[in-house]
Amino acid sequence: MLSRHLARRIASRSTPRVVRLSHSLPDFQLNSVNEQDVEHFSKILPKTSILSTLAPISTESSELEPYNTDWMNKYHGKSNTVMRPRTTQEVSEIVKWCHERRIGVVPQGGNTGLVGGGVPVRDEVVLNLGSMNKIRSFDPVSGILVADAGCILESLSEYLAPQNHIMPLDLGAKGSCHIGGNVATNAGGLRLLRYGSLHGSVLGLEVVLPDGTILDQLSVLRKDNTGYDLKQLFIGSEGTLGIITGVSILTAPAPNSSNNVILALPSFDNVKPLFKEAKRQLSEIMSAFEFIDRTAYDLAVKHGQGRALNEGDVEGAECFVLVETSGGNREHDEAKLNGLLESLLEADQPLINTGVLSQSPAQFSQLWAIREGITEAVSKEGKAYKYDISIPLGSFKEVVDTTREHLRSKGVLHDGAVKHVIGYGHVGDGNLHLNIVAEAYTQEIEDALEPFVYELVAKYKGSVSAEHGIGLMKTHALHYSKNATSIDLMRRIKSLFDPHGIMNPGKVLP
Ligand code: FAD
Ligand code: 2HG
Ligand code: ZN
Repeated sequence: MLSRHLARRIASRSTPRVVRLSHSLPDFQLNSVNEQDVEHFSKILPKTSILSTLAPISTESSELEPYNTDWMNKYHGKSNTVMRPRTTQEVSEIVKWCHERRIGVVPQGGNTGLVGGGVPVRDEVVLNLGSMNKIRSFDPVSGILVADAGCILESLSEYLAPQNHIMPLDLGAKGSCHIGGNVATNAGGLRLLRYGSLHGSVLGLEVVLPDGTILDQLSVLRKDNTGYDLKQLFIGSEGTLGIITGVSILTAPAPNSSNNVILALPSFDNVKPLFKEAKRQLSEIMSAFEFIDRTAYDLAVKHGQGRALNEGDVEGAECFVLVETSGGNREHDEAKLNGLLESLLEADQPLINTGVLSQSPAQFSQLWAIREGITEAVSKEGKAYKYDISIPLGSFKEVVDTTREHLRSKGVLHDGAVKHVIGYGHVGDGNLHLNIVAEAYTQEIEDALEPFVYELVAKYKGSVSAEHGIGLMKTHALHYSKNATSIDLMRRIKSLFDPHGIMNPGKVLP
C-alpha cells in the first residue's frame, strides 16, 4: 500500500547573517565612484532609485549591505553606490558613463546566486534590475513571453497560470530570482529534464553592452538562422558581457495533469535501474526525477521543509527519489504512474521500499517542498560549501562518500568543523549537488576541499559547474572543465565586448 501525505510549497528567500570572504581578491584596476559620478547618476535616475553613501545622496551604509552580500552570506563587496534603473535607456546611460570613467559595474538580479557572482568584489557599482519588472507581451497562441529582465520568476508563473501556460524553468529560489538572473546564469532547475535548457527556450534578448550600446535581439521567432546566434553568448555569461534588460522566452502549455511521488530506496545502487525503469514505463509523461540522499532528507525535515514522511516509510531508506509526471490526460497519466509503482513494489527484488504518492495539489506541493527546501534547510543548519557538479549518475554516491572520507582523513569532520556531507540533485540531468555543511567558513575546510573536489570531478570527466556557474567562487577551477584554447577564446570574446573590463570584473575568467 502506498501512504499519502500533505504538502506545502515554500518559496525561498534570503536570511541575512554575517560572514567573511575567504578567497583572495582578483586583481583589477578600475576607478572608484566619486561625488561627481553620483551627481551625474542623479541626472539619469530619480534620487529615489539611487543608494549611495556619497553626496548628494548620502545613504546610510547599512542600507547598501543587502546588495553587497550574497545569499549565503559568504561573499561581501564594498560598493558605495547601488542603482535601480527602471528603463533600458537608463541602464544604457549609466553604463556609458561607467565605461568612460572606467568604473566597474555588477549586474544584479534577485541576488540568489550561489557562486558569489552577483555582488561586487571591491567597490564596483551595483545595478540592480529589480525595478525593471514589467511584462512586455504574451502571445497565448505561440506561448512566447517577452518581459523585463527584473521580473521575478514566480511572478511570471503567476501571470501565466490563468493563461494556461507555465515557465519552462522552476527553482527553489523562484520567489526572489529574476528571469534576467536566470538567463545570465543559464539556470537549470527542476524542469530541465522536460523543457531543456535556456539555450533552447530563450528566443531573444535585449542587452546593454559594456559601452552602453543597446543590442536589440528581442526576437519572437522560433526559427532564425541568420548567422551567429549572439544571444547564446549572454546565456550563462554571468553578467560579464553585458546587462540583460529584456528576455523573450518560449513558455509551455500548462499540463492538464501533474502527479508526484517520493520513493524510498534501500540502496543507492537502485537509483540507476529505477531511472531506467521509470523512463521506460512513464516515457513522455515523466517530467522530473530528483535525487535526495538520506542526510539531505533528514536535514530538510529537521528544518521544516515540506512535511516528513511517516516513520515507517523512511525506515531503512538510504536515499529517496522524487518522480513527477506531467501530461494531458489525468486517467491515462495516473494509470501509468500507478502501474509503475505497482510493478516496482511487486517485483521479486523490489527497487524501492515504499512510495508516498500525492493525492491533491496541496500534497503535490508538499512533496516538492522537501526537495526544493534542501538549500534553505542547509543554510539553517550551518555554512555550506556548495559544489554543483556534472558527473555520471552511477558515481553520485561514490563522490559524496569519497569527499566525506577525505574530510575525515584531513581531520575536519568533527564537532565544530564539518557537520554533514550531503548529496542531492537532478539525476535526470546528471547533476549532483554536493554540499558540505560546516559550523563556519574556514580556510582549513576550504583547503581540505579544494582542489580535491575539482580533481575528483576531473577524474570522472565531469563539469565543475552543472548549473550555478563560475562567479567568483570557481574562477581558479575553470580549467578543470575548459581547456586552454577554450579559455583563450573566452578571454578574446570578453575583451571584444568589454575592452576596459568594467562588466562584473573578477568573475568567470581566471
Ligand atoms: P543574481 O544572484 O542576482 O545574479 C547571478 C549572476 O547573474 C551574477 O553573476 C549577476 O551578475 C548576473 N546577473 C543577474 N542579473 C543579470 C542581468 N539582468 N544581466 C546580466 N547579468 C545578470 N540555480 C539553478 O541553476 N538551479 C536551481 O535549481 C537553483 N536553485 C536554487 C535554490 C535556492 C534556494 C537558491 C538560493 C539558489 C538556487 N539556484 C539555482 C541559484 C540561483 O538562484 C540561480 O542561479 C538564479 O538563476 C540566479 O538569479 P538571480 O536573479 O538571483 O541572479
Ligand atoms: C537545487 O537544485 C539548487 O536545489 C540548489 O540548484 C543546490 O543549494 C544547492 O547546492
Ligand atoms: Zn540544482
